[in-house]
Amino acid sequence: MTTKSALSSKLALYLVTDNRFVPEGKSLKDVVESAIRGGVTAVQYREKEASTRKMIEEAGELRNLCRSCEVLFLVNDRVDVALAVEADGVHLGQDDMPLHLARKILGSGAIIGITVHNDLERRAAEQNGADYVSFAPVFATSTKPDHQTPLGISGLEQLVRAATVPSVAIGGINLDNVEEVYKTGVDGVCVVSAIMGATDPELAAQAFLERYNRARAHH
Ligand code: TZP
Ligand code: MG
Repeated sequence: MTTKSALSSKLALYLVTDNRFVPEGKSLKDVVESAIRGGVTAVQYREKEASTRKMIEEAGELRNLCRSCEVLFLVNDRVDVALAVEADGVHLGQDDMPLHLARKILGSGAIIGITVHNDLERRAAEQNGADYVSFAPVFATSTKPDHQTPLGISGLEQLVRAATVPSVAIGGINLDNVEEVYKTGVDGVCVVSAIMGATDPELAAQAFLERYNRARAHH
């Protein structure tokens, strides 16, 4: 279990999985392994279509992999799956289980993150005991077609400034725009397609981390 004090640095490069980007002949674990070699600091298992049995199988594999690499491991939406595979925590959306109930089930040691789209949702999340908030989406993205209006860099900056818990940003983040995202002061970025869909996820993750270090060096 990752301690909460180290949370901010553990969120620096946060891979969110999506089986739709896994190439023929490779497994989800192969892609995540490669991304971890490249320096990903956290992984969120996000799966909307598979059976619960399949989810527990896949999440269990990633859980073991992340534990051996000291990478934070969370499960999207599914508190039951997070509990079953002993994940470090869960990432919730606004329509998922209310935070206080997820906390009741997972306990005080679990890391609970929540996606927020505006300042009202940010404040509610913090009041309800979120360990981190995820601001979404920064940019438009086809990975989640039903996303809300993008915040843009200036909208993100305002939310980051107001946040009282560690924060990450998600949505349309790629190697061309990630440096300006990091420069908002956000603790980390969540990435799906730019790493999951990269020809070489290891190289892609490395390149993201270089930009993280560059942005931090200039701050
Ligand atoms: N929530 C808001 S945007 C998004 C999620 C899960 C998808 C981000 O995917 P990508 O490919 O990094 O733009
Ligand atoms: Mg959700």
